[in-house]
Formats: sequence, C-alpha cells, structure tokens
Amino acid sequence: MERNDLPSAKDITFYQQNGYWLSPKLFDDKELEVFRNHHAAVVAGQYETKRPPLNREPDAGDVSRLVQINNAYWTDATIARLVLHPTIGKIAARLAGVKGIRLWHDQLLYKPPQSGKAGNIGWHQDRGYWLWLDNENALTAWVALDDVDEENGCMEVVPGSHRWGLLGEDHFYQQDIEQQTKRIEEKTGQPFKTQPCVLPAGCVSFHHCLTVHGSRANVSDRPRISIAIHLIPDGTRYKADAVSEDHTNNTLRQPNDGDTYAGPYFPVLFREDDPNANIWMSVKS
Ligand SMILES: O=C(O)CCC(=O)C(=O)O
Repeated sequence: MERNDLPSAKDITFYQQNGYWLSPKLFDDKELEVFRNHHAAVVAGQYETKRPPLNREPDAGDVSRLVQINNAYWTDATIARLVLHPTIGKIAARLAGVKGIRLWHDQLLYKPPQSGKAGNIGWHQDRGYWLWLDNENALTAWVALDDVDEENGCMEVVPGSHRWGLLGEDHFYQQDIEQQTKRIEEKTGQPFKTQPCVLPAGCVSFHHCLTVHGSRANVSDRPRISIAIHLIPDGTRYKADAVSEDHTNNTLRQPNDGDTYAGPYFPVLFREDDPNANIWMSVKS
C-alpha cells in the first residue's frame, strides 16, 4: 500500500542536521498484529519459506537474551513485504537525497523482558561495519512493531554524531555501555548525550550510517519487538580495499572492486524513475 507520510523539506533538514528522523505511524494496528505474529514465528525458528536466514543469534527458540536474525525476510513472505516496503524505500530516498534505494540486509530484533545487561546493544556506527560501500549515504529504517520506550530499551541515537567521522567504536554486542560512553567522550571531547527514539507501534526511525546509536536493558515486563532494515542508495559499489569490522556483511561482498550492489541479494525498494522496480510487493503472505 502506498502512503503519503513522506518527510517534508523541514524533516529532511532535521535528518541532515541530526542524523536521524522519526516517522509518523506507517502501519495500522491490523497490519502490525500480522507482522508481530510472523516476527514471533521467525524468532521461534518457524520458517514458512523453508529458507533459513543469513544467520541468527542465539539458536532458534532461545529468547533468554537479545535475538538478532539477519535477512529474516528470506524466511517469511510477510516479513519480506515489510522489509521491502516501497514507502520505507521512498522515505529513505528522500532523507538520503538519492533517486533509488536497495536493501543491504535486514535484522530482526527481539529484546526479552527484564533483559538485564544481556539486552544492551553497545554504541556503534553502522558505517564501521560497512566500509566496503563506496559512499556514506547508507541508512537504517528501524520499525517498531509494538510500542517502544525507555522502559523496554528503545534505541538511542546521538544527534549530530554523523558529523564526528568514524570513531572505531563498533561494538554491537558490548554490554558495558557506560565504559564505552566514557571512551567516546574522551575521543570526541564532547558530552555524550543520547536521544531516546520513543516510538508508538507502527512508527519508524531512520538513522544515518555514521550516527552513533545503541540501546540499554529492557527493564519492563514487555518484550521489545522490532526489525531494522539496512538500506543503500541504488548504484552503491563495492570497494575492495576497505577493511571492516567482522560482521554479517562480510558475506555480502561483491567479487570485484567497483561492482555495483545489485541483483536478488540487494532488491530494490524504490526507484524514482521506475515505479515497477519493486517486484516484492506482489509477494503474498
Ligand atoms: O535495536 C537497537 O537498539 C539498535 C539497532 C541497531 O543497531 C541498528 O538498527 O542499526
């Protein structure tokens, strides 16, 4: 379904200055319930397509700590409809100031209730993992499938940190985020002030690939249910000489320096000059 909740010129300026933007509600409660049911099935290891994800941690069914499943959209047609949604692509294109958007990979996330430190996601910049991309315009759409707030460990961003350059602090699984905070303050000489991305269900936060972000424990009795959709501008190329942190994206390199990221691993969400470029919306759940 096409929607008109696109960022205004003011919203785009906000994204350019702060490195993030929070959308209005893009998905209604009925759709969200369907998405949550499919999210739960994937977490439980029930893959309706019979195709496993790119990787996952921990094993299927273990929800005792943060669950992270990469390319969950391979496993489930409904999750694919969400991940490849053209409205998300269109918003991302507007914010990034590009004409087309492709999927880099998705990351389905489940943070258990009362997670303790095991629910922390260390401060990091996505770009640190993605140095093979030949531009710094990649961004992430983070979809709240249920209400997300400080109690259940919402994502926090550091406004303006996309202008700090690469910090070399890429520790998704770092649980001691207080220690990290001190280190980053020393490195940047600036106070480390985060903005919690409090999102009602169905809203989406977008962040630039250099924006520092992470999240704290879930201290509530509700799980935090979401999916992060990592996106690249159409036409992004592979830079072979880059050395990135070890990450799932290591497996998504291209064979030769200068190759464009394209083809079925990097499907189009939106292309300004070709409304039919997104073939995934025909996928039925
Ligand atoms: O879910 C979080 O708290 C952080 C997610 C994240 O690192 C991302 O979407 O890039």
